[in-house]
Amino acid sequence: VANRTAIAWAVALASLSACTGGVVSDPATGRGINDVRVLARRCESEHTRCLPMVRTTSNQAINGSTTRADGVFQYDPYEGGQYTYPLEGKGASEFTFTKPGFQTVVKYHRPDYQMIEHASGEQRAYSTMSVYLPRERDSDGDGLADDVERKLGTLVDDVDTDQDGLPDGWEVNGHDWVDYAAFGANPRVRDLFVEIDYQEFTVGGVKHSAKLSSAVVAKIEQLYRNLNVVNHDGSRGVAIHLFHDDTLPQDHDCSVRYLEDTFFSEDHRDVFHYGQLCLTSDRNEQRGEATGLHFFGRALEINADPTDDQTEFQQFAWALIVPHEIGHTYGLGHGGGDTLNCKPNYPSIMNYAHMKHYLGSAQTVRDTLVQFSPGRFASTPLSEDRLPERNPFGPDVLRSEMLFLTNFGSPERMFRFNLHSTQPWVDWDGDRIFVTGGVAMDLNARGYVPLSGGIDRCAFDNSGRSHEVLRDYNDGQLVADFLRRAGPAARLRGEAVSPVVAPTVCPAL
Ligand SMILES: [Ca+2]
Ligand SMILES: [Ca+2]
Ligand SMILES: [Ca+2]
Ligand SMILES: [Ca+2]
Ligand SMILES: [Zn+2]
Repeated sequence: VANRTAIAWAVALASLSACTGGVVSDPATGRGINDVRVLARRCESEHTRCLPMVRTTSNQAINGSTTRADGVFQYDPYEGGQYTYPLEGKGASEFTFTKPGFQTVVKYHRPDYQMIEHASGEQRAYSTMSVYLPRERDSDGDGLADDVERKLGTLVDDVDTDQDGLPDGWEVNGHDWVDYAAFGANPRVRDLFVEIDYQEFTVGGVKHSAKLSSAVVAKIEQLYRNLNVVNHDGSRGVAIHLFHDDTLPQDHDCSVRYLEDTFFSEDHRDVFHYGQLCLTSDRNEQRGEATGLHFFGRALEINADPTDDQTEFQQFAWALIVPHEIGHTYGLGHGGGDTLNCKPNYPSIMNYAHMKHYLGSAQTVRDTLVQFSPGRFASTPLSEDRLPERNPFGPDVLRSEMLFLTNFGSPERMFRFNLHSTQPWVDWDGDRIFVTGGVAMDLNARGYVPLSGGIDRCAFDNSGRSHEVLRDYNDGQLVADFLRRAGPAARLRGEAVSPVVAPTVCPAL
């Protein structure tokens, strides 16, 4: 819920004079437009009790200097007791821009106040926005007129240019009291939005918190940015936006039955996925679980010392659990596009065989090589009825690309197979013979050495299965497919929306 944030703004603004304002310009010329009627509404908890405030753009200088800027408008939130910061559960204020000869624009604005000091020494806080007022129609019905779409480089004949499920207009002007751009939306790049509530409490004057450190957040952003998918603007990967919202009390129990409760902001339920993070004092209780679009994670507390964030194992634990569970909520199984766990040829953070030990990398935020699978081996699935031991991934894959098969982490060696010392060959059944044809065996469920201590992680998903086809997947493509099929843009296109994901339990790390 957004109450806490609104209250923080109110407190901050009480001691200052503050403005919300912006510039209205013409998408064809880029120049400011004057005499635009601007209607702002601040709302109570229900949309019905909204108070209007009206201004016009008027050559008025926003910062009190002598510069005269065209198309500028501003509001003083305290003038007449009218406020332009959101109240009571709303993350944004609504602004409607109208002028004869132009199309009307509705924009949702989440204030992000910046301090500006005047020549007189007076300090004021401003939150500004930029609005294009179009003349043309909105051909595709995504909320952006054609001339604005051309200005921004989005498609006039597609409601969702970047295919992330968020319609073009929502990304630029917001929708239904949410300012997606303020959370980082870009209409030409795939965006994921995740609201996170986290346990935080004080015992004996010491604060304990499950809030993710900036080191972990940066690692999660990097993992998603490295997904193997190309965006409309030519950039690669997916931009994930983690929004830490409410704190959860000490007695809160992170488990599936709490995920649907009132802690998840009403306004965010159309687009955001949702997670809860809790602290545990039991190392063996570190785990996560995802169900549908929701997840929780539980792990040991991160110490308060920021200087060891890159090298501390506990940071690494959070940096594994959270992106893995979020991956489930965007449609990834433990086998990527299926639920077969521990496939040696699917090198992904979703796969228990690779989630900690990929390439034997260090278990730290800084040095781990754990990744989402880029799908390098997707075109050469392995059949457990006949596993080729010579060039198992086809003639084009070099031995150097298969080195990840050699190390599943000492002392936790998971598989029995051996990579040939010079050739791109794998002795899957561990008999030291590299047969010309293939061997038959249950590679992902029986072909490994059960870990000492803890539970048998690979058997967890695979018990009762025998010979399967083991496939690699491009995780980035799977996430992209999920977004296209499950987001609000699919509704605008009139397609069936099917974001149902079965509950996925992830046992202890
Ligand atoms: Ca449009
Ligand atoms: Ca469009
Ligand atoms: Ca989009
Ligand atoms: Ca986007
Ligand atoms: Zn999992």
